[in-house]
Amino acid sequence: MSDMLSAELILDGLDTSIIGTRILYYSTVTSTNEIAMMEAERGEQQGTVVIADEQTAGRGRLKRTWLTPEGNIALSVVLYPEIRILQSLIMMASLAVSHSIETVTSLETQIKWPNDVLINGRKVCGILIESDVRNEKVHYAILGIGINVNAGKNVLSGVQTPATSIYLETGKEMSRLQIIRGLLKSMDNLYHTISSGGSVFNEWRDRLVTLGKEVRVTSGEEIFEGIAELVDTDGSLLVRSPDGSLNRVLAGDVSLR
Ligand code: BT5
Repeated sequence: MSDMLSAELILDGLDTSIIGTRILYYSTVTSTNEIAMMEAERGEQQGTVVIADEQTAGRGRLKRTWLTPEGNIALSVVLYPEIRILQSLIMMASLAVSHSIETVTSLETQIKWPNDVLINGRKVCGILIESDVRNEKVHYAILGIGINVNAGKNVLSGVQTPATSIYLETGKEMSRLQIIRGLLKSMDNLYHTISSGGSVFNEWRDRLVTLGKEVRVTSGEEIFEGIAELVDTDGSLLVRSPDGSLNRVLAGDVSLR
């Protein structure tokens, strides 16, 4: 299947008002987040999207590596949000990915706290937000999204966490273009919602597979276990330990037990 990407193809009739009004397409980059960060530092237009076919130094959180083999999606969006909505960006991104995958395929997705989109319990998408905040003001926030679309088993076998792709789940190669366009449209809608005082929290919470489950949390040096009871509107996870105490986790990794 021919699945060429270009800025023109993505922009054709896209009709978004912020996200994707400017598209920079590359065949190979180090990391789309890195390029987007340079764009933001130059003050380029909000909603600029950097897309690449391949990343040679794709990154996850905590200096982890994100693999972007051919046929997948790697994109980053330049945003200048108000600080009050910074916590909602991760919710917006995971919801937009879920919406676009579910619209283009017949697959169901789940969200695993804090930043993974799963299909049948396996990671199909990772999200990395890198922001520059000074004196309570967001200088910029880069929202990076990686989606495994047409990756086969061999390329994902090197990944430690259980991983999948849309191709592995459906047996069919999918158009990246359709997924990208759906993703940008959904993000545009959700960004309007959160920027104008609305909330995406309830839908995000309802899609989390993590809640009600026994989990092991790794947060900095700390590792503990408990039941993931609820999430707060700021996105933090509340975990009930066996001794009855409730621990708030702002950032970390959670494995479902
Ligand atoms: C993430 O980190 O999941 C965030 C990934 C963000 C990637 C996008 S691509 C566009 C933009 N540009 C970038 O350079 N990054 C962003 P984290 O939760 O830390 O998960 C990283 C872990 O996921 C790795 O340590 C692997 O175990 C696993 N992993 C790596 N590549 C994967 C893949 N393609 N599919 C599934 N899991 C993967």
